[in-house]
Amino acid sequence: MIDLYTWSTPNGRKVSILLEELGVEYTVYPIDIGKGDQFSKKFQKISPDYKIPVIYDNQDQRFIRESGAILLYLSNKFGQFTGTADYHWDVMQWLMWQMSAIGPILGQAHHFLYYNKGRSAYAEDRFKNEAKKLYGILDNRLKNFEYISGPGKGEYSIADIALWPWISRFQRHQINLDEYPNVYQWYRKISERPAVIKGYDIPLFGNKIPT
Ligand SMILES: N[C@@H](CCC(=O)N[C@@H](CS)C(=O)NCC(=O)O)C(=O)O
Repeated sequence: MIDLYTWSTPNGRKVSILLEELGVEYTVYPIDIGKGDQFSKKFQKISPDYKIPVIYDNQDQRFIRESGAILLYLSNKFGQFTGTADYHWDVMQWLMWQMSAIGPILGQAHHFLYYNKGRSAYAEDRFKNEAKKLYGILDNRLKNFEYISGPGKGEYSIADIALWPWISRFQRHQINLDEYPNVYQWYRKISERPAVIKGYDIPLFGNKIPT
């Protein structure tokens, strides 16, 4: 049994989607980051940088934080989605790309293009252009692959699970998915997975995947 401390954000959804894909039993503890729950003394003990997601593995009696580390921990523990044989290192590379580029850049895009529009023309331009660059890289990659990690047609993995919740915020990045047809196709295909539909709406608020 896994305890999941989370909120309805891309980093939180990565973990709930993976748990749903794995069919693992888990208990959700909502941490409302809009209200500042992440700064409570109790939560600080398990998350020193005041961020969700965090999991607790009741079997191994271990807390894990940082969404990339959580995805690696769970996929290793349950032996799925880390990329079989030839795929493994490709999965790792795209997972690291999500953690180092897509997450930080698109996170800033949310700040300047969505939450604080009109505050800094420079920052808006910069993050809009950086977002377009990243969507372009993803579109290029997905031209020949069904999923992000090759070889062949690709294999659904924690790299897709890490990327997809960020792309589901395309409206906040001022991105028209029609301009990135390969990303659109990949996004729609993953959106139809029952585990993704369930994991997207954790904590349960009735949230529907944007189309
Ligand atoms: N590198 C961390 C980033 C986690 C993160 O940025 N979480 C956000 C929500 S998506 C958060 O908890 N924000 C609250 C805050 O910064 O106060 C990870 O991938 O887990």
